[in-house]
Amino acid sequence: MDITGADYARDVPLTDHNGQKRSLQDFRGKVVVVFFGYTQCPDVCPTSMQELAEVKQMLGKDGDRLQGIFVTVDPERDTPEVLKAYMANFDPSFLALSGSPEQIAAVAKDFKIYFKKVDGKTATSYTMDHSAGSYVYDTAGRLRVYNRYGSGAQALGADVRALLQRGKAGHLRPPPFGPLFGPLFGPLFGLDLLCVDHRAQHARIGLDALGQPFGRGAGHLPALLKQLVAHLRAAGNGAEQRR
Ligand SMILES: [Cu+2]
Repeated sequence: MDITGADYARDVPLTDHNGQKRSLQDFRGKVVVVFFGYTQCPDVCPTSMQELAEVKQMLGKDGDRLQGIFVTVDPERDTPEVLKAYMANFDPSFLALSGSPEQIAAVAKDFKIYFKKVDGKTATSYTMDHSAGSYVYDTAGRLRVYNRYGSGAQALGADVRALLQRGKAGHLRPPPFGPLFGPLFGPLFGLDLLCVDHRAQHARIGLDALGQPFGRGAGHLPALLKQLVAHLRAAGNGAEQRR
């Protein structure tokens, strides 16, 4: 959905799997899709990266103007070698970014990405809960689209194509709730948390990692916000239900 003008998810000051420090500035002239995950993720991450690879193929020769970026939330196990091999599974041009746990936490916070380690049977068999949407930037490096997990390659591909054609706003998927609430609450409702709360079997919507509602103006409209969250919960948010 179109989130043009959102004032978060500003940059990814991390290091790629080749050891190069990265910034969104590096990819001017390309449409950039940023996704957070971890290589041992059983389904959501591979599905998302596969979709992104499909989008690149769909674009034909314009595919060279799409930069896929994977930010690991599991730097402990996702070494540069592991990340490089993982990207090669999907598209060797995609870049995986990592950093210190503190750096990754800071970037995730700016992206309103939630992640949390979930202990497994052994010290190394843990899983990571994490938000599963992706962010799309236009060729000038501006944040334009939030792509909800499960939207499919066609929908994402259409937005990427629109952005490559200089991204007239009307051509992007509109946020829910129309022109009045859309710009205010679009980002809020886009940021459903997936891959999250496996045990609780629900995805929280429009709440940040600390459980606070977010979205511009949200603090001034708590009642309306609550109502809208309830509405979305009742309507189902397309979130993956696990186990
Ligand atoms: Cu995942």
